[in-house]
Amino acid sequence: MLSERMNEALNYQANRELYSSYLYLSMSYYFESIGFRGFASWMRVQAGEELVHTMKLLDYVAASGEKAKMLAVEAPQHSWESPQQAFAHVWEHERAVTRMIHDLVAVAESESDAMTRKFLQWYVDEQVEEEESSDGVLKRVQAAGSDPKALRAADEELGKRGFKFPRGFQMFPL
Ligand code: OFO
Repeated sequence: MLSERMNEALNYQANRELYSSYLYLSMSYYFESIGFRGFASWMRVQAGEELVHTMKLLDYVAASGEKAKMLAVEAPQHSWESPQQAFAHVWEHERAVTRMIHDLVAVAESESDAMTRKFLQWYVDEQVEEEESSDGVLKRVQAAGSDPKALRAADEELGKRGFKFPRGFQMFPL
């Protein structure tokens, strides 16, 4: 059983994860429209991961016997000035999500909700990886600058990213 405050905070975070998925999907189509299929593919994998982050939170709410609520998701930005600007946006976004996860942990602690606190550790660890990976990718794209050959090489490299479900997560069937 979750407190009302905890339940709302978890549902809200699920909504923010879904927004992240929507934002990265938007970036994926932006990259496809300017001919960077590798960057587009990297963003699509990222969007898929965010959808998993969304469902993992909602699954936890539902398994706690509470209502998993779908809140409205706002439209994300549709275009960026350059690949560098889009990847800088990813990095800033992930830093903001880390702050949200830390706020969520603070709610679990103030509600003395040890189970939710334990559950949220996965997100705390995941954000360390998310920040590291978005920082690495941003630096890689910044290093390519506006040199078309170097950008093509970065595009090809990032396009190799694969998708992995987190251990224990089952997408189908429930
Ligand atoms: Fe859900 O990790 Fe990115 O936002």
